[in-house]
Amino acid sequence: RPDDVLLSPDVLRARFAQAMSDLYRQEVPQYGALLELVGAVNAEQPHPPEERVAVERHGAIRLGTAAELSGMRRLFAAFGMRPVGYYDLSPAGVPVHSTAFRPVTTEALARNPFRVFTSLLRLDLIADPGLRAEAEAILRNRDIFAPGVLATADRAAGAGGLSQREAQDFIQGALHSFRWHDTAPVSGTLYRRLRAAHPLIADVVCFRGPHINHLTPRTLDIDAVQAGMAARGMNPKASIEGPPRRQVPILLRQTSFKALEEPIRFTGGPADDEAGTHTARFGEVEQRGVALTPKGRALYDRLLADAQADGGPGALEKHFAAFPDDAPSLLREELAFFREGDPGRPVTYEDFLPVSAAGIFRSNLGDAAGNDARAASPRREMFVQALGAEPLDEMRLYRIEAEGSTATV
Ligand code: OOG
Ligand code: NI
Repeated sequence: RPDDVLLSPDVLRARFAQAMSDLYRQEVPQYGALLELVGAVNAEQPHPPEERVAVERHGAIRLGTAAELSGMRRLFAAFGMRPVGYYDLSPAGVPVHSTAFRPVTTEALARNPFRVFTSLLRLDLIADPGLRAEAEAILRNRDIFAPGVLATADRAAGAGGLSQREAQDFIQGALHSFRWHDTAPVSGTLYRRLRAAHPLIADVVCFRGPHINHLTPRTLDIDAVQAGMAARGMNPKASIEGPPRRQVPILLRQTSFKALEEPIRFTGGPADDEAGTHTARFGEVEQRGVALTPKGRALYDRLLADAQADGGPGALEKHFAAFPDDAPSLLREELAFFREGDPGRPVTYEDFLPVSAAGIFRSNLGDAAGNDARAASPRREMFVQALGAEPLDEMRLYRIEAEGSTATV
């Protein structure tokens, strides 16, 4: 019977990504405008893009508790998405640490590369103990998952898929966690206190769930999209994050349109129904290049730090002149991953960049970004414990891809 045929995690992920895109487009019409712009820019490329580019997206969510993070790990596992990497954003004054849930094999990435940058709020960075306790109490009492959805996710991950009949309900159940809520079950006063500590704290604590805060299509010419956003009055951020424009794109370049100020109502105060606004949701675009080896990444990090310290006009281009910009040099100097063979094909970078991510966060938190966060400090162990698993090492995954190895990941 057709009902018995299992839809694989790859198929579930493709459907989930499409459903998420449809949801977000409906919730944030300007995201639809961005998709049209990116589609037009990609269509003008001299070489037709790989098939996956047309459906390529990432999204992002921000969670409040260890239980929410480990629950998301179980949910994403059903879609063949595993946690890769650890990102500490505290040095940039953003009180979160993060991982990326994504497919991890060449085949799965080719089928559908959807990934979700997932951050956990660092409540330990709230300086005021009373405010921290209030935030913790609120988070303890919320359940961001639809009833039964994690049990189904576990079953799907164990069995290697779900029947056609179950898949639709499961995807709808999964989407529940990512929807926008225009009511906040707190008082306007508490919202403002949390926001003054840091806007991210208010964004995580004051809502019933971790609304998806952006989706990001992939483009083959991010400079054209940046110019197109400005021309269409879409309020892009001032500059593109990541490396400068190059002959051989490396890692990841990103830009976004700024978050929208949206009306919400506070339902947890004495007035019962107080009007307010919240700024969280935006749209982003990314251009992906070749993955760098640890040696290449060290060079990237150093040149980026130098360019930031320099800060003058054209600093990025000036400092990155020291990064070889042709495939033979990148290969010979072991700066980037290429698949074996002649000519070696570049291995696409599938992950994120902490400095860029912090830049994206900052440009979307509004100008009133509070700064009560304590000194920077990675808390990797705390994150791993909350996640309930060790995130995979992205360098190992790139090495496996480059070698065409059949190692299990
Ligand atoms: C995540 C910001 C980082 C990226 O693409 O680097 C990010 C967030 O705003 O929650 O999405
Ligand atoms: Ni993003």
